[in-house]
Amino acid sequence: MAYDSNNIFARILRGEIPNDTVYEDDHVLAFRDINPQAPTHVLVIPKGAFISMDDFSQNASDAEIAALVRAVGSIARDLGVVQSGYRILANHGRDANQEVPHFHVHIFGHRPLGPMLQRE
Ligand code: DGP
Repeated sequence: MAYDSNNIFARILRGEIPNDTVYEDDHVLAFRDINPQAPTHVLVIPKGAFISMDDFSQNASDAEIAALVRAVGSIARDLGVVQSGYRILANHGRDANQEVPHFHVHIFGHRPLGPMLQRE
């Protein structure tokens, strides 16, 4: 599958669609989710064109991977969710209901987040 350069996060990265940015560096952009599922719900994305975790983990540089992981930790600290707790989540593909085909990590916090997965 080829990267779709018109996906919504690619358009956000190009500045074509506004976003509520909470963090940015050379490799990473983070912004608030448009449909928050917790009082704090932030999306952390690489600036590079990666479809999902599978693509990112195989094809991103060590610097890009390190930047994203460091950013997630740093953003969580800045959001003030370290003490109360937070959840990170990345959906890959159909079974996980990945909606946007640009790799992203969700950060949820500021409420009890319940069980890890809904049971069948
Ligand atoms: P996922 O199912 O993991 O692909 O989650 C995609 C998330 O992206 C979903 O929680 C809603 C969010 N989202 C979709 N479109 C936009 C947008 O235009 N702006 C922002 N900030 N978030 C968006």
